[in-house]
Amino acid sequence: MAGTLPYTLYGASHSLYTGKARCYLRNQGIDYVEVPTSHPDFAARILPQIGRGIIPVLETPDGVVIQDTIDIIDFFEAQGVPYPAYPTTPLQSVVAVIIEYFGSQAMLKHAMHYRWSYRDEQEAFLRHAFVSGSGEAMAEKIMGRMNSYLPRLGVNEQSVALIEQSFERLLDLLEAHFAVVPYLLGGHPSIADYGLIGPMFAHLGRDPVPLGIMQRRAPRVHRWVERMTAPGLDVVEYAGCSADFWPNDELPPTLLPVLAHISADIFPELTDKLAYLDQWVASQQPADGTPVTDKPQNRHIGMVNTQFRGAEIEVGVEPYLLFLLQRATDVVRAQSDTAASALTRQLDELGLGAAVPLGRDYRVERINNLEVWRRDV
Ligand SMILES: N[C@@H](CCC(=O)N[C@@H](CS)C(=O)NCC(=O)O)C(=O)O
Repeated sequence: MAGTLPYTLYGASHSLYTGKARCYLRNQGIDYVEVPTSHPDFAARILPQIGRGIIPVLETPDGVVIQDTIDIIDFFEAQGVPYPAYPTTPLQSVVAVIIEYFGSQAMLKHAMHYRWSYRDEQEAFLRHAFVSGSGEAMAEKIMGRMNSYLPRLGVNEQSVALIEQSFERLLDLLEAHFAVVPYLLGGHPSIADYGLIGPMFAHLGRDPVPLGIMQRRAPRVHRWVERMTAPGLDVVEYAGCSADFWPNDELPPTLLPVLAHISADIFPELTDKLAYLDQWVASQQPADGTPVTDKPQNRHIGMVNTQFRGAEIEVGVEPYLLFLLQRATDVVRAQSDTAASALTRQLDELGLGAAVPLGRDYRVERINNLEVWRRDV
């Protein structure tokens, strides 16, 4: 019977986004087996259905194939899970989406810098991971490609010291937070935790150099990484802690400095990327339903000059960021006018108002596992 068979997760141990999906499956107690992309099924059956070389991919027992961690999580959320990952109240919902963006997009800088800028110290570890995930023949090629991504993520000579300071400061702030509660919004993981665990497990909580920093500097953060990768809730040291999110749509006080840190990391880069997207759509007028890039393997529609904590960077603009963040826009739009103004005011006070891409007449949706423009909004 289909329902009793496990799900299949095509992924890799060292992959940022596979980690996000894997933690979700484990925390929710979903029966799955993980299969590497070197398995013949991946090339023969999966790749033709998703149209690009990308992981993770979930295959359901009925043979439905889903790429993208958001769609994978939403697939299970729609069926009901023990620990729903979406908060149900407005402020927590929007903040969770923004933290998911921070972890799964903005922290690619930190993740990729620590993975690829310390080749000498990490070579044996990385080579083992890539060979066991992709096979001897592919490993070298994939490692070279990943290494080449650094500049367009904003990792350059001016920014590396600031990226490292940002990582260390984040560890300190999270360390204080996890002294109080086990997860970002309280007693169980939300999409905020799933977004953040991507870089914090696969790269920063696993590759030797950043793992060492995390273990020495922030033991509670390291425990949160273990917790996120464990089955169910792994909260032994929080005796008596309720499994609920923080009450009354408030935010845990220890999360506020983390949000200030996120604001300082993501702006002005995010604002500049959104402005680039606006100009691009206005000038190119893509038809409704067209894929966001010419080739599915490409993530970016152009490059933008911006800053990371004052350092000049030139970064690729990924329409995917809108797919992610417009879920925050949808929350604001679903409120009454008064409630929406109050929510926007709260977000402005947190320095996060500009992360909600309101006021646009286009969206990014996903059809057949690819991002496409949607114009009729
Ligand atoms: N938006 C996707 C991103 C997935 C992604 O970027 N996966 C990486 C591995 S962690 C990948 O497959 N990269 C292949 C490449 O860039 O060539 C998701 O959330 O699933």
